[in-house]
Amino acid sequence: MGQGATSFDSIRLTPTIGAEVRGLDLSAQLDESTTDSLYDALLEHHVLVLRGGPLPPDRLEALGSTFGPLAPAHHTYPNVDGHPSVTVLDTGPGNPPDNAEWHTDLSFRADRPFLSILQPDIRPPVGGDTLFANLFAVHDALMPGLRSDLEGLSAVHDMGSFRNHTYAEGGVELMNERMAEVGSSVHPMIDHHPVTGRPFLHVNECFTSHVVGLSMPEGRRLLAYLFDLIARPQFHVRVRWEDDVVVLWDNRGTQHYAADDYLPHRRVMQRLIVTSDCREAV
Ligand SMILES: O=C(O)CCC(=O)C(=O)O
Repeated sequence: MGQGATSFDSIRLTPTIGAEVRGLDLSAQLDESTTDSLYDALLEHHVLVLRGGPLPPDRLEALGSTFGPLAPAHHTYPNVDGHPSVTVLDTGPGNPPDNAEWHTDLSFRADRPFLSILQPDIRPPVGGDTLFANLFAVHDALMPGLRSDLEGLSAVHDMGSFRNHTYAEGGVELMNERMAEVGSSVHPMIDHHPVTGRPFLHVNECFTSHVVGLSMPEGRRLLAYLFDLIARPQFHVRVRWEDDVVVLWDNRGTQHYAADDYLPHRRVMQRLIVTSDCREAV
């Protein structure tokens, strides 16, 4: 805890990932040493469950801005009026959920985002939990021989199942247009956290489509094995949403999965992405 910081406790939610932050007042602007402490807790636990929400959009933006620059409006999802960086994820019978797939936000970009903040706006009576996986722990659990093979490999990340939206909206023309616009990127399959240096497995079933240098069938088999490993519950924390819960996660070394078990109810979430880490170079 930094000098002058508001004190809070971080209570582990599992041995591997996630902590609940207790004693933090989110109704006021957090001072710098408190956000430094929150940042340290984030690096340690990867996912932080805060209480004191829901935050109005300007407070959400103010909280995000203490960690770095905010992402502009999303290419597919709508945003809160007047707040382009507050993305609305609105799902229900007319717009079925599309994020019940393990993914790291926007991993198809060369500079994948640092941090995401999520809070509920409308909750189903039950269900709609979000699960997070610790990819550092998955890396450490790899068989040593496989780990050393993966150290020399890279994989292609592209729009993945975002194709579904664009195809439904404008057929193959719009899909190809967006694919060209958004592009794809190649990331090492074993990547390193830019601050802690810790290695993590960097593939996800939503956006990772191809292993560079392998045939499609070979690459698919390898990826299927890795996706299966990532899906094991010992690497996860499961967040049950309540009205006052606000979650922060570090995208560098985690993935998440939004359980799509709440239809015919509606679920509306607000999400903010912080593109880069203003403390990274410090
Ligand atoms: O709605 C959720 O629980 C998760 C949202 C999500 O998948 C995302 O922000 O990429």
